[in-house]
Amino acid sequence: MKITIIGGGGRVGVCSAFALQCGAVVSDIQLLDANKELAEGEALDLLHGTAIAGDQRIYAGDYTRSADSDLFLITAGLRRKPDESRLDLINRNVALFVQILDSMKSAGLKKDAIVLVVSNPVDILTQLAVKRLDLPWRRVIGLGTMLDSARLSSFIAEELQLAPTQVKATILGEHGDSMVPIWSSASILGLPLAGLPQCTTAFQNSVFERTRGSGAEVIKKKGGAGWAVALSIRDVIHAIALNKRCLLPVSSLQQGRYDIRDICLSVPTVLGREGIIDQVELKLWPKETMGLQQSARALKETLGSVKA
Ligand code: LAC
Repeated sequence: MKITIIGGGGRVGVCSAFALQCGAVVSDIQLLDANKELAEGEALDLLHGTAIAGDQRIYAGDYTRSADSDLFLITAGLRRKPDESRLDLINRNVALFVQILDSMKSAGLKKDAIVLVVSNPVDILTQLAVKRLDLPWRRVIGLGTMLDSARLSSFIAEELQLAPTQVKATILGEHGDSMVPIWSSASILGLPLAGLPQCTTAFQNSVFERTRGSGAEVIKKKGGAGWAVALSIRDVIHAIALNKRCLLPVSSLQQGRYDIRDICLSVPTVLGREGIIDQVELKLWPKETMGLQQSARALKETLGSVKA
């Protein structure tokens, strides 16, 4: 499987390339960036390691070499300026994103190409990609709440001093302020976390608030996320490349599950080689379902104010 990473010189792009190299599942990794020399430098550095891990072809490229990509990973994006509103940033990012989509389109796309959107606001940009690329909605996926779910599980494990990979806690909805923690299904060893005496409402609230503020905390401390987002991306790409039929909290154009449609957000989604195999409506607590519907309303409002 050939992956083209657009924004391949940036932090998220490079960390993802390294995670994919270590994962050794995909065959080709092409880094594409507005800063060509940076992409070349990163590709060269990764290439040096191909004798140690992955046996992949890794190189810097451009749109002339993108048409045969099986999957496009879009990580390119702008950061908020100190005095800028969230919506201003959204509109600047939308303009950049539209240019990227148009370049992909004019270079050509394979009929079965899959697009994985990571740039923010991810749910809004995923929706734009579906509209602008003329790809079936099943082939356009947003990273959604993958990273939020990983953060929540990791924090719970840290607080309770348990093995992080055994804690499974999911966040659904918007990758943003209205995200919804799904405590009804949070588990350890397949057993409900709620059964632990430490897992009080106060504990749940504090660990969730820390999770929701994590993106901003990382930006403040190191400029932006890299490592954990890359592992989340790797999970999604491996689910697709290996046709795993994994159920993952990724963003996609909703078709009516939980009574939500015409907006991209995260619900449990089955992923395989064709992209999205199904969106699944698993039973949630009523307040969780209401939270998801609220997330859909918040996103529709943002979408309405985006100039595209
Ligand atoms: C974050 C970015 C990757 O949540 O959206 O850190």
